Amino acid sequence: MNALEKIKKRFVFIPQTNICATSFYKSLRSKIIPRALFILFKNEKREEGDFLFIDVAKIKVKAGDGGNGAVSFHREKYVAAGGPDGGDGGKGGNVVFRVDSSLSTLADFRYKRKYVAKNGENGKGKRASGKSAEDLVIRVPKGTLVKDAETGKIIADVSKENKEFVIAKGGKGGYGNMHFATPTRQVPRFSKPGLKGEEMEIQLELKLLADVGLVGFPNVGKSTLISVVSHAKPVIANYHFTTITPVLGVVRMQEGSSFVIADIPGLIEGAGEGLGLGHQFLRHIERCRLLIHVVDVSGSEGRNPIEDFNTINEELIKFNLELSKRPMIVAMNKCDLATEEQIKEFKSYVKLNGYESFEIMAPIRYGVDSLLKKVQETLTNLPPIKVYEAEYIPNTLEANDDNEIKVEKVNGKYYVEGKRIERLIGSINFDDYESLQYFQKKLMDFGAIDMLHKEGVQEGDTVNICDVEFEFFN
Ligand SMILES: Nc1nc2c(ncn2[C@@H]2O[C@H](COP(=O)(O)OP(=O)(O)OP(=O)(O)O)[C@@H](O)[C@H]2O)c(=O)[nH]1
Ligand SMILES: [Mg+2]
Repeated sequence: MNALEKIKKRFVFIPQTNICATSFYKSLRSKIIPRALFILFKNEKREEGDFLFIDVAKIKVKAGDGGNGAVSFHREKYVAAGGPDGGDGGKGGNVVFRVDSSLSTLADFRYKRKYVAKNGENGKGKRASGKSAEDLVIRVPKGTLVKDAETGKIIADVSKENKEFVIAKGGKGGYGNMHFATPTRQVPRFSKPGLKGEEMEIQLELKLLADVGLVGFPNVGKSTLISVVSHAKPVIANYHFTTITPVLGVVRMQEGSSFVIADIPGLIEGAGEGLGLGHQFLRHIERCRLLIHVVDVSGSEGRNPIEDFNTINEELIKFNLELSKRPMIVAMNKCDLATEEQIKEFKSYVKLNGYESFEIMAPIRYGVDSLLKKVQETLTNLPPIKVYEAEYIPNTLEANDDNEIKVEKVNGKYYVEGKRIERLIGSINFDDYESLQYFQKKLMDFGAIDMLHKEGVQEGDTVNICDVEFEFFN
């Protein structure tokens, strides 16, 4: 009698069967069954949080606007013409993401969808600058991908401890009139408005960070395995979809090294089409360096282990071809229930397909140490956990639009438009000659006057600049 046979004799596994759930599931096998129904049939009382594993969220962020510069003049008894002393506006607050290791889901984003940082204060007299606003810090779990909601492109991977990322920059404060005094312009009655803070809609997506991901059909013993190799305490029971949220566990090896293992809900054929709990949780093992494919080698539920193995591999391909090519080690679980022929047949099949396999009985840790040793050895030769590169390029077209000026002739009037001019016009005091002079100079600098000439403007024509009308003089 070999070691395996001895153990089989000594240990009798008594599955914590919930007959209702199992037969109910079997009668409905491969149909979409609402998750809540399973829970109704379970023995364990689940925490409310179990149902709230939120790993995607769409939010809007808006950084603070810069404060406006002030128009003010120094006034003091016996001091004539004290000069301009309008201070600058303060900077608007940034919107910042910060990793918080105590968070494990994006549940905080369920209710609050808009995050707006404070604006900078306006400048004041006596050269006093407005106060800059504080950054708005949004705490996210480690492994959060920030994507542009419209294009789905990655803006940042907030995945390192204490890492901070500025998602929206606050607007700069505008200059106060003290900056605009020149020997020829001693009474500048204008200042600059603050710039707008950046604003965008983003998609947050949590992708947990683990070295090793467990994949397999439901009920094959994935959670049992993570529970015996780490301190993770997932629910283990003899029915499908016991695990409904990903669980991480740290495996500490004797030599002081460690790695993180992730247990995710089981997959079934057609998961890609939404059957069972679907594919969605595979996202959490996408960063993994190595996969452990757990198979019930005994076929205790009436399935063929080889077919199981192929089905899961196909589901991986459907989800993400790159993930399906990840190095994989096969854990043949429930060896106590399997015949020697079954083990031999399965083992040679996976070997033929280029995988290494280990005979285990997860609940009693049989074979588990050799599996872990192999996992650790393999990990040392693999690249580190995947960190996603940013793919999002800020819309430079829009940035250019910002500087673009359009001149058009409609019904004998010349229309000048553009964001840059709009901003300029906001800072002009039209009752003040010097301010008007400054305006004119800027129009020349921006090329608007040349463009008007090109369109054929003549002395005395009406020019509409952002809804303010002027008569044109050369
Ligand atoms: N006989 C036997 N039973 C096992 C073995 N490993 C796990 N089990 C039992 O199989 C059942 C399912 O185990 P789980 O660890 O919950 O399986 P899972 O793969 O996490 O299942 P889901 O979370 O539903 O995907 C439990 O009743 C375990 O006690 C084993 O090696 N032998
Ligand atoms: Mg499980």
